[in-house]
Amino acid sequence: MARNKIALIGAGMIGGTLAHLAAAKEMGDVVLFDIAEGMPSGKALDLAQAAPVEGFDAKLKGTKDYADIAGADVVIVTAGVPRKPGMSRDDLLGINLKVMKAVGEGIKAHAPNAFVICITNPLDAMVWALREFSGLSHNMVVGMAGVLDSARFRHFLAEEFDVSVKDVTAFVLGGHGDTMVPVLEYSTVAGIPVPDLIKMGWSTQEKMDAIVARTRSGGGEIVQLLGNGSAYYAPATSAIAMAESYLKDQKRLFPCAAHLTGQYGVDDLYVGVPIVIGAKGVDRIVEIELNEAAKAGFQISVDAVKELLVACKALDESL
Ligand code: TXD
Repeated sequence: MARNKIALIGAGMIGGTLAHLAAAKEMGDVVLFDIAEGMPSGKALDLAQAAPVEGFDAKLKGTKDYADIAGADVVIVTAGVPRKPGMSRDDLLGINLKVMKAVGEGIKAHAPNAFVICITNPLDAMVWALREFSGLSHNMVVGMAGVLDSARFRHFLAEEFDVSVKDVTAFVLGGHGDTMVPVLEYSTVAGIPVPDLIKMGWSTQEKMDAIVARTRSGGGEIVQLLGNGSAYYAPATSAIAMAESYLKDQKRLFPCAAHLTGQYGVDDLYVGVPIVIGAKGVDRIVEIELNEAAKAGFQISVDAVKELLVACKALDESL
């Protein structure tokens, strides 16, 4: 059986990390696509030279030609520009919307059967626009944000509780940004919900509130520290977990930006909700019971995404 083919549209900081992870995990052959001259081929060659040491078999190719993504099983999109200190994710909308148009047309022409994971910010609007431009079915186009945001949340919780990250699960819903909604009731250490852990004296509500706030601004904290660019190790690792669930039909349950058709009272919008990812792409949307506070937070998130889409439609009359 031929190897899977993973196309990375955007071979920058996240794209290069995606390529390294996908190749080292032998998920398939990897195509790095970028408009930058030479860089994708340089990264492909450099990674290929890591293979004998690490011991993985994967073909890697850099390209500027969309024809080279033909037949990709998975396409992961990071093309665009990242934030600089002081910028919000929404500030990227004008530039990155144009990029999504070019990428969507490339996917439509050369990889219409791929499972597409969008990472480019502002994520909730870019994944919606990418789906519109590509014309793929909604269950085959998702956005990566919730896995990253919940990973950040899980890291902070594991640090606070002094337990293995392996036993910490966390739930974040809603948009990727300050409006995200971490759900404490569904976050656990080995199945013990966080509110119970607080009652058991493992932490305090104040410390949990501070961790929620730090999770919400987790991206900005790294942008500030790096000085140029944004996070890329955890974003890439998160998207790879989603791609693996698709390629191996693992049916994992992840918080992702997915197309809603009435779930959570939302119609024809991409927003972060729990979904199951399997060989069909979005195998199903998981509707969890939200308490009043989570419902209110989720609605704020939905409204913020809707505003971004209004801005997108104003910028591109084809949307
Ligand atoms: O959780 C999330 N979804 C976010 C997403 C987490 C972190 C970063 N987030 C966003 O991902 C970030 O705000 C950016 O919008 C993307 C990519 O971030 P990255 O750090 O990888 O940016 P780079 O290193 O600048 O890489 C972007 C590449 C770069 O090599 C450009 O030459 C290329 O995109 N690019 C293009 N490729 C193809 N086609 C077009 N038109 C194009 N324009 C730029």
